[in-house]
Amino acid sequence: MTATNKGLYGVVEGFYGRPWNPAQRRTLFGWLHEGGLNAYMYAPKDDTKHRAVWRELYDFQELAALRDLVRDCQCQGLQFIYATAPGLDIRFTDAADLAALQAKLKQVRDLGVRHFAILFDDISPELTAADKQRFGTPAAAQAFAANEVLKWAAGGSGESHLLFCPTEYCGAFARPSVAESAYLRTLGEQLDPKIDVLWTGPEIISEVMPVDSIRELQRVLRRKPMLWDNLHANDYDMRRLYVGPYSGRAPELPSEITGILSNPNCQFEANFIPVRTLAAYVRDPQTYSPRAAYHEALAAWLPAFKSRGRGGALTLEGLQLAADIFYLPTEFGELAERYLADLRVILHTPPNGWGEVAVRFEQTTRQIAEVYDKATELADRDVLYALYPHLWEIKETAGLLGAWVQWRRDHPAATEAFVSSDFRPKIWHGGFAATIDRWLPMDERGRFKPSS
Ligand code: GDL
Repeated sequence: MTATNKGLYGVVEGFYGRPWNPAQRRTLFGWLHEGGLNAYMYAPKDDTKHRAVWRELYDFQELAALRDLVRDCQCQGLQFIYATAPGLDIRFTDAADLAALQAKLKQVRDLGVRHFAILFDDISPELTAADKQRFGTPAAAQAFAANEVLKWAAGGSGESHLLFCPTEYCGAFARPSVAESAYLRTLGEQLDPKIDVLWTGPEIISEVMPVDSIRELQRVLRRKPMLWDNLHANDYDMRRLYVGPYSGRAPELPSEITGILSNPNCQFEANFIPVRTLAAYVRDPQTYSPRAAYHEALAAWLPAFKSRGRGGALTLEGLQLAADIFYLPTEFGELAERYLADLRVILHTPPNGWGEVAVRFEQTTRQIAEVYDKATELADRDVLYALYPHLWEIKETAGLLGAWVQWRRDHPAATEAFVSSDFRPKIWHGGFAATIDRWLPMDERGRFKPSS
C-alpha cells in the first residue's frame, strides 16, 4: 500500500493574491492524477466568498462554475475539499452566523462535495464578550464551530470529512510551545476525533519537518496532523519563485501524518516540478531522492518550453540553470551554487588570479541571458508570463555581473568603484522595499542594523 492509500495528498490553493482560473485548475487536476495524488483543496485567500465575505451565498453563475470545478476534479479521481475561512469576524454565539455557515456549506454539499475544511489561520483570535462568556477561549469556540460543521457536512448520509486549520498552525505560533500550548491542548480535547488538524511544521515555511516535532504535536492534538506544506509558497515575497523539488521531509513522515497538502507558487504554471516531485515522494518516501526526482521532473517539464522563434528551443541545461536559481526558499540548486561560488572568487581576487573560474563564470552569465531570450519565444505564453519577471531579473543581474567583470579586467588596478549608466541609482533596484533594505539591512543571522 502506498502512502496515498492512507490519506489525502495533493495541493491546497491556499495562498494570498489572485486565485487560479478554471483552466489552470483543470491542468492541475491532470498533474495530480498523473502523479497518483488524490486531493485538491479550494481555499484561495482572496476569493472574497471564501474569507472576507464568507457569509455570502454563491449566486447562480458562481455555483455553476463551482459545479464544473468539482466535476472536473472528481472526474480525475481526486477528492475536492471545500474550505471556508470565517475566522476574521465570526461570532460563535450568533445563531445567524452559524446559520450562514451552514447555508453556505449546504450549497457546496449539494454539488456533491463531501470533504470540507474550516480555517482559522491568520486571524486575531479575540472573542466578543458574548463568545467569551459562553466558550471562555478561542480554542473552545473554534472547536464548537468545527464540531457543528462536521455534523452539517455529514447531512443525512453520515458520510463526510472535515479538516481544521488552527490559529496556532505551526511550532513558531504555539504559545508558549507546542507541548505547553493551552490552545492546542483544548483543540485536542474538544475537537471531534474524526476531524483532521492542519499544520505547517515548525515554521510557516518549514525547510524541514522533523518527525519528532510531529510526534510531540500528536500527543497534544491527540491525533495525527495533516500537513499544509508551504515549502513552495511564494505569496509572502513576490520576488521569489520556487521550482525546486519537494524536500526536507523524511521517509518516516507519511506514517505520522494523515496527508500533505502543498500550497505552492501563486504563478500556477511554475508548479510543475513542485507537484511532480511531491507525487514522487508520496509514491515512495523510502527511496525518494529530491535531486533525482528534480532531474526527472525537469526533463518531463522541458516539452512545455517549445519555441515559436528562430533562436531554437530552451535546452535541458538552460532550463536547469534557471530552475537551480529559483530553487527553494533557503537553497539554490547546484548550477546556481557553482555560479555564486565562482562569483565570490571573482569579487575577492584580482583578475590575474581568476583563471578558469572567470571563463566558466562568463559562460554561465551568457547562458542566463540566453535563457531569457529563448523564453521570450516560447509557444506557451502562459508559461512565459508566469516566469517573466523572474527571468527578467536574472537576465538583468547577469548583465550587471558581466559588465562588472569586464570593467574589472580592463581596470585591474582600479581603486575607484564601478559606475555604469546602464544601472542608475533609484532606477536599478529602486523603490520602497529596496530602499528600506539598504537603510536597515538584515545580516545572515537575521539581525537588522541601520547602515551608515
Ligand atoms: C500562511 C497562510 C497561507 C499563506 C502561507 C504562505 C497557512 C495555514 N496560512 O500563513 O495562506 O499562503 O502562509 O505565505 O499557511
